[in-house]
Amino acid sequence: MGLLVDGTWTDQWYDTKSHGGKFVRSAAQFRNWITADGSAGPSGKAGFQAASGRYHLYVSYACPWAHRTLIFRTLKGLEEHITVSAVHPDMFSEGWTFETDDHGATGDTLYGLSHAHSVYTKADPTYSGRVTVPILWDKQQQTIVSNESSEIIRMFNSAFDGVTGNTLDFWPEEERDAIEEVNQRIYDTLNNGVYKSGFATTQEAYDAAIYPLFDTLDWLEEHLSENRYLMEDQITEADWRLFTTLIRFDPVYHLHFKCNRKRIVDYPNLWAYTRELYQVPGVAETVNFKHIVDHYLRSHTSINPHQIVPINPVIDYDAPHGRG
Ligand SMILES: N[C@@H](CCC(=O)N[C@@H](CS)C(=O)NCC(=O)O)C(=O)O
Repeated sequence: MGLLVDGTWTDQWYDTKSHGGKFVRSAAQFRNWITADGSAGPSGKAGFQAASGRYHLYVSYACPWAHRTLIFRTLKGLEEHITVSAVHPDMFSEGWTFETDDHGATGDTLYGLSHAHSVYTKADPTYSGRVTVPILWDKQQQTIVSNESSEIIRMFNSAFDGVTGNTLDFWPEEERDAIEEVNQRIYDTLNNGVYKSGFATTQEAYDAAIYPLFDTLDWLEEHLSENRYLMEDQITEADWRLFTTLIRFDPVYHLHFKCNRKRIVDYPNLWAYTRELYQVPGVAETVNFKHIVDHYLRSHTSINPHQIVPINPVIDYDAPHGRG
């Protein structure tokens, strides 16, 4: 675990001391947008036009943020248009690496680089900051378009529609305000809340994360007893953003991140909803439980110093969900 300082790799764990034991996530720095005509998006520069074969996605199958982008690549029919490299699940002192394994780590299929930090310095030799996945790469300009998953999924949602003919819309105009509101609560208390719980280094920081986290799960359980999805009957990006945390909850967050008041399987509606999303065609193929469990349990040596990977319960995500 570490970060780049003026383009040089520096081994350093998250600094929670200066925030009273709290984990504080830093903002992504590459914020350009791919658009249908290459014009600038809501932030960054123009010049990233949607085209088949031009872009590459660097992901970790373990990472919930990267997982969102893989799901959108699948649902939006982008698999043959956007290539992918998957890092190795182990993330130690050198950060994400392109070692390969038998479970899906592909190596860097574009340049044969050995580390993800080299992708960042290829884009900007003086980059300072964390080296995170996902990374959306432009093969033409040889640079990073974006390293912010919430924006990458919105690009995938519509920018390539003219290329693919796939017009499924997970960010419908009329629901955007409602989606934003739900996204914010789910991001703060769940997507990021599990990390705030797991990486807390004081009791106070843990307590501040864990109660809102379970309040949100209780609220979702109630909401999903009356609504099929977060936005009533329409499946939107809010559901997919929630899903990547739910699917990791029982195998990892419950034990490893001390989110253990309840499991997802203990909430009848949330559990059925998780299975329904998992069973959407193509989605199960984006879920790599081996990478998910191995990454967290082996890489976070400050939490699990002996790197023992627990046996975990067998969970049947293919069981009929009975919703709809
Ligand atoms: N804001 C980013 C966050 C991505 C992120 O934090 N990814 C994690 C993996 S789950 C990572 O690469 N962490 C490495 C680090 O922080 O050094 C996004 O949503 O795209």
